[in-house]
Amino acid sequence: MTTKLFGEPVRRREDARLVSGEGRFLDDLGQQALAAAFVRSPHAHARITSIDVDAALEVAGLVAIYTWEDLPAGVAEPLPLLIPHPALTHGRTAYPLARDIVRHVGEPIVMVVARDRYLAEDICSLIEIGYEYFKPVVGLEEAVSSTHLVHQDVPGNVGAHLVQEVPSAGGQSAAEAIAAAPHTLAFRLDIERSACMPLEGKGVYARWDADDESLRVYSSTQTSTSVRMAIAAKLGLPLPKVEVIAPDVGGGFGVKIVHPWPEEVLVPWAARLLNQEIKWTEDRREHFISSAHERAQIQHVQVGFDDAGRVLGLSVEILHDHGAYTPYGIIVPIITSTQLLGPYRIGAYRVEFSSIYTNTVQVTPYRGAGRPQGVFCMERTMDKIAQKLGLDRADVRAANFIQPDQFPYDQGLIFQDGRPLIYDSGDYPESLRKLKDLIGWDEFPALRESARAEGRRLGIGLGCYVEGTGVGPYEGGHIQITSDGRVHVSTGLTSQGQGHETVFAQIAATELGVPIERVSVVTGDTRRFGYAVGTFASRAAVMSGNAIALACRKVREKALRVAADALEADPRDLEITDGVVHVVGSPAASIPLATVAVLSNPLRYAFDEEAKRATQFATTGSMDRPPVAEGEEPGLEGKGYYSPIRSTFASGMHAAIVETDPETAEIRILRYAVVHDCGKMINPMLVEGQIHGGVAQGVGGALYEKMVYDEHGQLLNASFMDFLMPYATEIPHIETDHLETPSPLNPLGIKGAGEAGVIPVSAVIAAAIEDAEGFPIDRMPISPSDLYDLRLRSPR
Ligand code: MCN
Repeated sequence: MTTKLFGEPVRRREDARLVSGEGRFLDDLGQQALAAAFVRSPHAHARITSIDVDAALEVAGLVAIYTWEDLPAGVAEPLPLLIPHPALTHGRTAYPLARDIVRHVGEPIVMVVARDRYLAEDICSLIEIGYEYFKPVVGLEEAVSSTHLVHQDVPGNVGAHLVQEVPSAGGQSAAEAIAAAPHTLAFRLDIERSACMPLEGKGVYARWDADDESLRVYSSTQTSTSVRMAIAAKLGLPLPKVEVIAPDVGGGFGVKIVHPWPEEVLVPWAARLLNQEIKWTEDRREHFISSAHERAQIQHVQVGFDDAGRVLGLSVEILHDHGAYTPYGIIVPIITSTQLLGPYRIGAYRVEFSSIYTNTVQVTPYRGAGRPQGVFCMERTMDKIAQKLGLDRADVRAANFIQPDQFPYDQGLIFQDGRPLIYDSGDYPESLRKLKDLIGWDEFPALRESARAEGRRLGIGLGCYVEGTGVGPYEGGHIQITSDGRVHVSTGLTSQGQGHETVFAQIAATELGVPIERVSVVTGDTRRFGYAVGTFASRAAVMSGNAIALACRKVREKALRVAADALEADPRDLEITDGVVHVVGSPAASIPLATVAVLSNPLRYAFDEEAKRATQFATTGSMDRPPVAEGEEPGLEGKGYYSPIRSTFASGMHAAIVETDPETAEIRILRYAVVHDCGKMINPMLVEGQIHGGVAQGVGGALYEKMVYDEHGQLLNASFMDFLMPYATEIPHIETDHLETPSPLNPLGIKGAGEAGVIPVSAVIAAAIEDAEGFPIDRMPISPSDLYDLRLRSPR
């Protein structure tokens, strides 16, 4: 292996295509297709009393109108609940088209298929729906105390309730440890609702092939294989008769893992029924009101600690707003409650959450998936402990860290995959040391003082996190080397902009010893690779990365076997460099991989010149055997699967320096520093890109983004005019340093990196604002007007 690209900052191969308009996104496809549009509920909670489509039926260009009544049995059922959990006693999912009750504004009720989207939307506006209104339940605390129910059969609007308790080493419960602790604190934290907001919304385009009785579906999805299984099951088609392809996908950030979306079932179903091509592309308003949101928690925290700031007992009660449905089960509050402990070893822990239904958009994982809330809780706790004891905030964290010699470290909790939460590796003290150096932690007090002398308010904050990444159950990769010497890599999971075409090519080039230019990568196309789980939970690098490496190793072994035969050498004496197999120490005895590929295919003779040449090569003594030796398969190709026993834990620490305007309460981030550990990095440049993107999203969550519902369940800021997101101008330069503690759990030693950037940002910025202002910041996001109000209530 001399073509070592693993670990190199190789430039993203997909970017030329994506930035020059050559990308093929969902809406670029099917220009000739019929368009689907949906009538969605304008009310947050109502019974549908009538649907009048008479006026709509008159319109020329209408193809079909469907309500729930029109759907066949399989399609009409509620959408699947993807991750059941024993604590989710009242899991509920929506019907693809509302059956009788709507439970949030935006729920689809009628599907219209028409000649084009303009017409389809016009037709939607002609459909009259009668409603019997119910009082909606909006807001977490209101939902808990309300007599109004989102689902009539779910008492108290409580979908799930879960307690996990880890006693101290001495057997004390969290309550006992807190009661016995020298110092205690109790406080409340509020975390608002936000959402993924990918540049490209969802979309699906389906074609029925009547001759072949098969369906081809393109979806802007993070999980093409699962969408395929869902469509096949719903439509009663054999799996091989459905193919799902994720074309270029313009971001997902979690919202595109929910599967199937109603539209992903309805559009293929109608395409088959009508024997027509049909496409639906989500518009931004639909994305706001009928996809998914996240964050949205209220936390009540009690903590007991000693004089050094060591946490002896921690008790957290979480109210989690689940919106109207639970398609992804209770994965988000489970992640919050289990990963809240971060890099810390604490005495006793009790966490309890209730997952509450409200008449709002459903809550499903958004980048970070419950962790930003958990980190906000833990890091606010650390800061408050330091403040109460008059200690340095970094020192309090250091006093609580799990030490490098304590791995594997079992937190005593059950993780979201149902397995024990065990950290595999890390070096938290070293990360903190690097972070303090990077941001200038120890020098900051002097800086603050000199700024204060000029009438400026500066503050510094830091935050730490761990992240379980690379969750199973499995992922696979297929490698094929063709007779032109090209390497074709395919894996079933999809890409939404993470750079998989680049990193998977780096892995294959390194493992096979071929130039990267000869490697091509296909993701998210079930025609090429049918068994996969999907891209979420920062799992692609760990899962498909290792699967591809294992597939390459198989293919390499075969290549060496075939080449050894041709060269009359021992495979152990061979290596592959720049796409050529040669005997170590005698480069003249060599054979190109292209030729090895030809020799591996018994049908080679007829088709190409390379095959003819290779045949000559092979006639030395090998023609007396069967063309395919026993135990061999034709072709130079192979599959590999990687299935880990548990997740691997990435970690990191961020720090920020902010300035708050004494008059206007404007908040500016002056510096932002990140120390990140995702084990072995395949491509440090991509990892940094992921961190930058994540921090930008985190800044959104810390300072700008919140979904504002009124008491009627109307989302008041359902457009980019009103929902604030940071522009590039609001994102500071991000300074990054890395630590690589390899994961012992997988062959490549890697951990995930895709969500890390976003996770601690709210905690860090809250800490920095608090430091600048001198009063607690216990909510996220915090806007200048929030800060202004807090100043009025908390005089310095
Ligand atoms: N990487 C690496 N070395 C590592 C770990 C990762 O070089 N040790 C590289 C990977 O190879 C990949 C990228 O970093 O190119 C992210 O890898 P990984 O952590 O495996 O995350 P996934 O590829 O599984 O992506 C999912 C993750 C999640 S959960 C969300 S949400 C998210 C994110 O990625 N959504 C994104 N980043 C996104 N980036 C873009 N552009 N768009 C999204 O929708």
